[in-house]
Amino acid sequence: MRFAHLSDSHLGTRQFGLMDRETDFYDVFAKNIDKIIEKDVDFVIHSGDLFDNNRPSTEALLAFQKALLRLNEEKIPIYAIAGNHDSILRKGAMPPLVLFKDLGLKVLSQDNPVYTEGPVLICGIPYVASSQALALKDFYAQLSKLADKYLKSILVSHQGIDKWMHEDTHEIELSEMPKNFDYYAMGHIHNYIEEDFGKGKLVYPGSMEIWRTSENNDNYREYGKGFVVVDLSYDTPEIERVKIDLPREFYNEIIDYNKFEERLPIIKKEIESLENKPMLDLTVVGGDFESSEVYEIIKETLGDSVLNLRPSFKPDKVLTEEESINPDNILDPRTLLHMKVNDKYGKDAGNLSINLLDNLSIGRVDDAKIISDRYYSEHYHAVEENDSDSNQDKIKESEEINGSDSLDDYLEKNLNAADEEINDEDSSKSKQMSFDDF
Ligand SMILES: [Mn+2]
Repeated sequence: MRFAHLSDSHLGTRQFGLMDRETDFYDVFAKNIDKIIEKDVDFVIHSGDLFDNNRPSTEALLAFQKALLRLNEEKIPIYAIAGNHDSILRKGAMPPLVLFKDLGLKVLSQDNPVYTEGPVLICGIPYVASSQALALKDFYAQLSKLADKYLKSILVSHQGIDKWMHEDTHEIELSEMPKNFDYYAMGHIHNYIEEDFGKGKLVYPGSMEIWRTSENNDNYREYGKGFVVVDLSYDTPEIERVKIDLPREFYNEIIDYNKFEERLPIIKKEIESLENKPMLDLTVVGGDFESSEVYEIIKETLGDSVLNLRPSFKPDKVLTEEESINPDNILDPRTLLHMKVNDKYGKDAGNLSINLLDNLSIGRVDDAKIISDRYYSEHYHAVEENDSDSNQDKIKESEEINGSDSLDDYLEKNLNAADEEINDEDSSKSKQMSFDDF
């Protein structure tokens, strides 16, 4: 018995507010499904974050609907759980996955955590926040007992395990995972991870596309993006990594200012040989230069050859305030904003400010909202664990009360408040987590 395991497709992601990037994610998803069908598997498991958020756009829903109908045609069932991005923690709320139940999608939920495919047990529950880690372990212990009764068993899970997470951002430790499953179909971590665990294999297939630019520097070069095909007919499952080419490259370049003029045409040539316009992060370092001038040169030389240009500058000598208002050094407001925010809050915040300015100045409020939402979920990971509506309310509240608070202060407040809210729901959640239903 063979199945395909993929995860973290994040359909609907509009990276940096770019429509082309949204389309990239849909295209790559369709390519993954094509390849899965070609691999002639018996079933498919998707372990969370199918959608980038819990209210996907019609386009994102359609992208999945198309894939599901194709799998239906081939009579390949697909099992899925909700991840932290596409679940709603509010009591009684349903994840978007539920829309596809009548089209045959097999949704693993707290009320319905168990399926079988012939002799194989497929079980698991949606993402659980760390505030409910105890209930999660309890649930896994019960699933583990059930697994003993089956010839082969698969645990589907969208959680961070301590071994591969930054300090304190995990929900469960590796040693706390049940040990008697043949395969652990993991989601949440965007790197590729394959580990011998218990009597079987534990795999994070990773994200389907480069969702966060840093993923370009993680183990993507080594393992690519894609899915795995798992063969359960051996004592220990056999794993085949299937890479799916991404539509465009991410370039991270650091250029020494002194070699700037000779390096730029080489980059341009490289970039223009690519089939699709890449994403380009360019940092110019060293030397004595003016960011605005260098920026103009980069924009002029490479602007048309890339989909998205994110330059940053680290000259040896940074202009003082007086120098920068010298009429000889006049900077356009955009560059000035970029430099100021860059200096004070770092490169990512600098790019955020530019992206917001570019979109808001032409009235693209929705795109600006997506960009800022993404920024928060990328940089303040825990925020995305909570319901976005109540968070927005809280951000509003805290802005009203404490307009002058630092970002960290108000996020901390926000997170604490959101944690309390989750705790309030604890009693109802743990009732849902009973095994009476099957
Ligand atoms: Mn994810």
